[in-house]
Amino acid sequence: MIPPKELIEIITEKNNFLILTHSTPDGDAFGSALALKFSLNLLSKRAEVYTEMPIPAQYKFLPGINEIKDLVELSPDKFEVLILVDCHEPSRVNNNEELISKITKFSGIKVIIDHHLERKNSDFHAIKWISPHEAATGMMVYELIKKLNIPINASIATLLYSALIVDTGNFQFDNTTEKELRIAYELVKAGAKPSFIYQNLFEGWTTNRLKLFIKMLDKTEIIPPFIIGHLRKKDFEETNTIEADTERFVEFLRILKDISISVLFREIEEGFFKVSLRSKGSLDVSVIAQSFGGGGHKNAAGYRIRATYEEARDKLIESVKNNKML
Ligand SMILES: [Mn+2]
Repeated sequence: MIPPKELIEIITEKNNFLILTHSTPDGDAFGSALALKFSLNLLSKRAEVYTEMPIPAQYKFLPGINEIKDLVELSPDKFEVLILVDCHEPSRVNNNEELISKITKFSGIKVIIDHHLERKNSDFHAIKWISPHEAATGMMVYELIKKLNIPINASIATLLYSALIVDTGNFQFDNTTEKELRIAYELVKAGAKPSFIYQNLFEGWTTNRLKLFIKMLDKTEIIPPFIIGHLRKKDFEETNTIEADTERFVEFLRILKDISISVLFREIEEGFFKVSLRSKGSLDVSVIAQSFGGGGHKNAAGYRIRATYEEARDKLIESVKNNKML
């Protein structure tokens, strides 16, 4: 995994960088974006990160999180270079058409640093560094920083370690290999504190979030090879929670023995669901997600669907049967 020469040249030559990531940012998104910003700042470059607001509570401890700007205030044309991290299409950044079009029409240099499987019909022209085999975009940012000879300080180490543990499930998922552990070792040596980071990211639930989790468990359906959780709009309203509060719910559902795919349906608006899929071992759920217009990785993928919950669930079960994926 070597950063493209073109990317190194752009970072060396240009001075004004805009960093964007995907909608409902997770630890890899925040960690990669902020680590990149800090690294560019260490090279005396201007770099700004814009994301959706509000920032979920579990990420408030991340170094530099308060320097992130609100995506609704974005004027991309003030920047020379746009870098998309942990996603590779403007439509992934936000749902607002006007904002997507502003990003698509950006006239400066566009760069992508991502580890999601590339969508074939993507027409966003950019310098692409896409490595689907990497466990986290944070791994790629780590390599880039090393290549640029930037010293990894404790803040950058904390950000990249956070990216890594969110995308590897604290080194429990199939994407954890010797390489991830070796980089984790380097990051801890550089000042990342594993227990502090783990507690902030994974043990900082609110009571409301726990109530939402209980609602999901209560309605969970076991239809082998699936375990399926679903949350309606009213579940979020009744517990005063938001979509970001469901982070790691679908991973939890994999806990059941002999179940190879866990699924979570989240109703974002009436009759419109975001669907997350997780699998164990060699089972590739990105194929299922792609058949519904989504994408992702082998063991973690997602898509969106307009339907009632029952229709959406049955379509998912059917699609797997029809595709003979199991
Ligand atoms: Mn990621």
